[in-house]
Amino acid sequence: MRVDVVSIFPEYLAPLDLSLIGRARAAGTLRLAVHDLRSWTHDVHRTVDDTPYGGGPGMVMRPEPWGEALDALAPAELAPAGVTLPRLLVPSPAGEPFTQAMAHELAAESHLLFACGRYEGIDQRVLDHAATRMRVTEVSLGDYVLFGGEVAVLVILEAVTRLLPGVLGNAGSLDDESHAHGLLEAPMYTKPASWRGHEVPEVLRSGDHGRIARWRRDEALTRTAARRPDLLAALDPASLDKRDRAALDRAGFPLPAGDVAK
Ligand code: JAH
Repeated sequence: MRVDVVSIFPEYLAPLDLSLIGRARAAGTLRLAVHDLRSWTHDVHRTVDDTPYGGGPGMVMRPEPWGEALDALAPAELAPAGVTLPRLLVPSPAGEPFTQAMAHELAAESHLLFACGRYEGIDQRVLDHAATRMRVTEVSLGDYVLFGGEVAVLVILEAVTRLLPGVLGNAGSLDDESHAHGLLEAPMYTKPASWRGHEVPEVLRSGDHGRIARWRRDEALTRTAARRPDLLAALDPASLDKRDRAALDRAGFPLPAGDVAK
């Protein structure tokens, strides 16, 4: 996968040299380049912002440097071929929510181009113009405001690159983790069995794989009901079997209506 990131603070992306993302880059699985937006300015002060039309506080990113940056990294001449143009991603509190499902979708792309805004954001015409030649997605990590899109790009790239073939290896299973089944994961424990008066649940030391799987499923259900009732409500009721319903009932949660599986 090829990834380009444009920012006025390229140093903010330095963590991408580290750890598993750094290893994916070294292995060639990830071909990542970080670009300084100011290299597409032409005035002595390398200006990237200006005052907002209509008034109000703060500054808005000027369209001209962004236009040149996108022309350089997503050349319009490639548009007729179609497939070679990147998917443009713009982190914004006004974007569509980033989810594990979107991470999977992005991991299937061959080229991602991230535009990191600062201040009050990027002149809307940059996105409108880009949308005439490539797919543009404004993406939000959650309902809070950062100084800019850089840290959001770190988060998105971490979620996406670990899904690329060969990055995780077989040590981590993508099928078993939180959000893979729409439920939070059960708690995990390691040695020692007793620590500061807190014991590892007996079932996990029983060696009874059937009981362990059932216990983990019950924990996942009760945790999700307590912490993320929105996730539980979004589940297909038909995916809950009788033992799932019994676990939710014991925990005192209202059972979703619908057909019972098995
Ligand atoms: C803030 C440009 N949802 C997280 C998020 C993503 C981007 C931004 N804020 C929050 C942001 C200012 C300028 C982007």
